[in-house]
Parts: sequence; C-alpha cells; structure tokens
Amino acid sequence: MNEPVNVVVTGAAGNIAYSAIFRVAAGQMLGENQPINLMLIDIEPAMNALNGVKFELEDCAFPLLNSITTTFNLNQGFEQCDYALLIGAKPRMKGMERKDLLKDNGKIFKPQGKAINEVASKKIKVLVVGNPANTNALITMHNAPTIDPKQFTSMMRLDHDRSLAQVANKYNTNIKEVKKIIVWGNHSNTQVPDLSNAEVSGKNIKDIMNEDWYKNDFIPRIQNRGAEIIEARGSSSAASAANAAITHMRDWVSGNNDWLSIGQISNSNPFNISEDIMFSFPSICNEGSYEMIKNIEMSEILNDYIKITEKELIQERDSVLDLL
Ligand code: NAX
Repeated sequence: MNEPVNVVVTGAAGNIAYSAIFRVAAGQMLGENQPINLMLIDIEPAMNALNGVKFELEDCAFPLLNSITTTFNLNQGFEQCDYALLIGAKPRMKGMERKDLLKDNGKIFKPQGKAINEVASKKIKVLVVGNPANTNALITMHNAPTIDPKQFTSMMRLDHDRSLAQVANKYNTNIKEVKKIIVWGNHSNTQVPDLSNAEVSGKNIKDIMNEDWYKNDFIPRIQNRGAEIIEARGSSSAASAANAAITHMRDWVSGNNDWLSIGQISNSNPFNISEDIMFSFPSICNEGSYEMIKNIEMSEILNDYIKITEKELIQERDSVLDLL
C-alpha cells in the first residue's frame, strides 16, 4: 500500500460529484493500492447535504478511504492537496449557453486558484469540470502562479468519449476498435470533433466515411450532445461526466497510449492556436504527465471550425481579465 494522498472534490454535494466520489473512494481513479483522504468542498448552505454524502461514504466501508473531511473553507480543503476535481459551479439550465455562466462561475475559481497556490502540494494535478470549464481552468491556473501551468487541465474527455461512442455505433463495432479521434477547442457547442486521423478496426475511417454524415450529423450531434441530454433528462449529464472526470485523472496518473482530448494551456502549440487560452489538443498520457501530439496536420477542412472555437475562448478570456 502507498502512503495516503489528498483528493479534493468541489461541488461535492452536487450531482456529478455524487456519481464520482464513491468511485474515487473505491479506487477507480487512483488504483487499488492508493489510500485516499477525501476532502469534500461545497458552499456553507450545502453542508448538511454534504454530511449526508459523508455518512453514505462511511456506510460503504471502503478499505481505501483513510479519512473524509467536509468543509466550505478553501484553505482547509486544499491543504496539501495532490489531486483536485473542481466540479462545483452552477450547472447550465435549459436554454442557457456556457458563456451565460461565465460571469457567475468565474468568480468561484479565482479564490480556489489562490488557495491552491497557497496550501496545495506543488505537484497537484487539477481537473476543472465546472462550466465554462476551459476558462474556469484558465482562471484557476492564473491565480496559482507558483504551480506549473501544465498541472491545470479542463475536461474534454466527455466530448471525446461521446465521439468514440457515436463512431462505434455508426460502424457497429466495439469502442476499443475506434482510435485517433480528436476533439479540439472549447467544451461548448463550438468544439470541433475531428475524425480526419481516426481509425476503425485498424483502417483509416476516411476510406469508409460518408462526408455528409460527418459534417451534418456527427459534428452537430457531438457539439450539442449536452443540450440533447438536458432536453431528455431535464438536467445536465452527471454519471457520464463523472465517468469522464475519473478516467481523465486515472489516465493522467497511470498513463494511456491512446489519443485523448485534454483541455490545456495553449502556449507553444504547433497548430497556430493563440496563446494563453485553455484549448483542447490531442494528447497521450504517460505515467504522471500528458503530452500534446504535435506531429500531425490539422485537417484544412476544419480550419473555419477551429477559428470559431478559438475565437470563443479568446472572447471568454477577455471577458474575465479582472479575474486572471
Ligand atoms: P449541481 O448543481 O448538482 O452541483 C453543483 C454543486 O456545486 C452544488 O452542490 C453547489 O452547492 C456547489 N457549488 C456552488 N458554488 C460552489 C463553490 N463556490 N465552491 C464549491 N462548491 C460550489 O451541478 P452538477 O450537475 O454537479 O454540475 C457541476 C458543473 O459541471 C456545472 O458547472 C456543469 O455545467 C458542469 N458540467 C461540465 C461538463 C464537462 O464536460 N466539463 C459536463 C457536465 C456538466 O454540465
């Protein structure tokens, strides 16, 4: 058994967290040899509900769960934090776009970045899930200047997994047979799901793909999947988002050679994307780090799409300059 590590979950009384925390405590994120001190953060009015989550965690008798702390105090919650899932934010309601949320939710991430800077482990790995996730991750990163910017990521894994699933469905094959998918840009409806390098059962998808399906069915389906789920459920994705958060962090810690989509700081990218935005790039995960895949060409037919998502992220950043 390893020494226990400190794992923070914010928004811990919320829906996504409820689907995530128990799996984290069961070892599905950091492995079966890794004891965990769970630091559960939410706002003060949610403390009663959060205590209920704590009671249920206790009742699961997870052998890996070394301790559980519930708090609304950021410096207590982030003390020596090794891994952080920043989920807490207002969810997008029916008819709302992510940019509507930016103003309210951005303010949540500035103090969290400051607390991380002051009291967390300098090796912390941070995943921002709360929307608008990319720009919230940028705000958190800017407020934690003593920590390597590469240790801040935003969640694109749900969009990536949605893309894998749609391709597997289309070609009636198993997920494992679908490789080299990319989702570029922002976690919003401007994101760019890219199949130009994709492979199905070892064959380049271009040899079998119908261009019309790709442009008029696949891309809008992925871009608007969040809204499709809200329409059907009446609330935003929770279990699938939790799953994406767990696998994002798991792969970052344990490695994964498959192409993944990771929201990361855009500095020094070879794709001519503007610097200082949290942009999703194709990446692979080594044990404990991730690496942008740089030796690929961005398909020219995607240029217009890429410029739209880049512009949106620049606008989001420029609207929160006071929080950076
Ligand atoms: P819920 O409303 O169920 O839970 C949010 C929780 O955050 C609540 O318990 C609330 O009290 C807490 N919270 C609010 N302000 C806080 C603060 N300052 N510090 C700590 N906690 C705070 O929302 P849920 O469905 O769990 O969604 C959480 C966030 O994930 C939303 O912003 C949502 O839009 C976003 N999502 C992101 C996705 C992604 O792929 N990046 C996909 C799913 C989801 O839409």
